[in-house]
Amino acid sequence: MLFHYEQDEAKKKALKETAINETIPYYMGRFDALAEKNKGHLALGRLTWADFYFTSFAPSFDPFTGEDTFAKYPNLQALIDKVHAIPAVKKGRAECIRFILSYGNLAFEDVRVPYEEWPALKPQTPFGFLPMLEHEGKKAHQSTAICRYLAKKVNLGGKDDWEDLEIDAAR
Ligand SMILES: N[C@@H](CCC(=O)N[C@@H](CS)C(=O)NCC(=O)O)C(=O)O
Repeated sequence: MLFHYEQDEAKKKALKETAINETIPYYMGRFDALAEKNKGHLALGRLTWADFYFTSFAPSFDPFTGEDTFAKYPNLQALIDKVHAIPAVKKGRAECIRFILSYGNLAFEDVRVPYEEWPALKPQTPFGFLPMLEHEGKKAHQSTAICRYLAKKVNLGGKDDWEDLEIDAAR
């Protein structure tokens, strides 16, 4: 959603129109077809972390587009509703890593960093970004790598390299 950061109002309007009228329909149309083909999921015809990845950021579309973005994509809307209705996921709140940890019933300490504490913490993170996973005395970064690692532990990954590829391509 690059238009969100554009300062020039005219350019911002044009970028937003392109996003709403072209980019989002292009990708969401394809993702919707994927969900239809995969029996309501994004890959492999079953629940995988690709579903968690997508449905964790899907709610952020509406504030950008100013409309009910997924009303036009019934298979995606059904997927969002289905994942968000999983009781453990409901508690995970808004982020793929938390969805996976909660879904898999993996005990974790959910640390939210207040804005004013971030400058002091930043140098202690591997690459100066969040999210970060601390596990068995080690620190990991990059949300996708963390998701893939955790998904394997709770059976939300693929059974072989090809299945992993399908999941990666769908998220
Ligand atoms: N590629 C990274 C991007 C992480 C990222 O952009 N994190 C932002 C928050 S969503 C951040 O740490 N911003 C604080 C900063 O740049 O100081 C990932 O997927 O984990």
